[in-house]
Amino acid sequence: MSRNLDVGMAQMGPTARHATRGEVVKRMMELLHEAAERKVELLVYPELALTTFFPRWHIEDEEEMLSFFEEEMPSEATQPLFDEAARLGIGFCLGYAEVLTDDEGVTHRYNTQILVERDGSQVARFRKIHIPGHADNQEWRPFQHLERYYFESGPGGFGVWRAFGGIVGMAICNDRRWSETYRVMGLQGAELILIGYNTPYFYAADPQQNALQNFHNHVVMQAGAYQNGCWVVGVAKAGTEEGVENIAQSVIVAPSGQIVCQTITDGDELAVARIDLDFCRFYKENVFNFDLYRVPEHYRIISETRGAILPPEPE
Ligand code: CDV
Repeated sequence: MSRNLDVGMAQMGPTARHATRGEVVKRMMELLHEAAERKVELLVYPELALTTFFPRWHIEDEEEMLSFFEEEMPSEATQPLFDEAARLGIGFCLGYAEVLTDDEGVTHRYNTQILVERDGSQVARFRKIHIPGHADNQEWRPFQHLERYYFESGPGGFGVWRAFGGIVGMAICNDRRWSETYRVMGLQGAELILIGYNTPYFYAADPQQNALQNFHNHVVMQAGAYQNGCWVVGVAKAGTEEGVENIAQSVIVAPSGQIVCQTITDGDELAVARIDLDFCRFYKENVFNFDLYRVPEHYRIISETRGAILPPEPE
């Protein structure tokens, strides 16, 4: 039996700081139309797809800061994309900066990804959990990574949803580096995990990692896919954006851990693969049969100390 799904990666090249939403949505529409020609059913755009990666600047002016956020989705600027995707019967996943005010009048800012079905219905909204970088302006850096200044961690945890004929989960950029991300969704039966990312080559905290950025990008997603018997789709906002060089190499990873599709440029690029959601069973029912082989009673975790249980020091 097969449950085939034609998945497209809508990798995006750089977006300038002052690019309008209209300009960005136009590029996204071009990728959407190309996807329609190639019979794509699910199109995955990157993290913070609608703007430049603004956490590289310390913006104190509230009006300017909020100009990078969306109060509603679809917004006026993105409505044409939602309408056109529904008309073409293409579902999609899209990352953006979200601002909202809750029932108590408290404002929250999240790094968010939305999943939309082929008929235009909104399936889910995921808010990034692992917020990297720092909260204070650190002038010694050539550029900032101020996600912890702009965003709070999503309160909803990692969920999965029935969509596109399977069980679909989402994660955003830094989430992909953490094994828990995949396992929490794997335990809920995830068959397909959709991830957008913005990752500079230059890692100021430890530049010896720069040369390993593409390796680390792939190793985490390949391990996550294999160890949980699911497909993983990772899509970049790539190229040199406002002077910062970002990795590309967007990939679709099979439950075997193998890369079955990869982009070849660092610009706007569509790459497509047919994936079979039933292929997950070869891993979920065999080497990673969780019910049969996992031994949770032996997984001793002290979450309060976030540490391992160490044996006593020798006398
Ligand atoms: N946008 C991100 O979350 N970026 C991070 C940082 C650490 C570069 C990443 O994990 O790729």
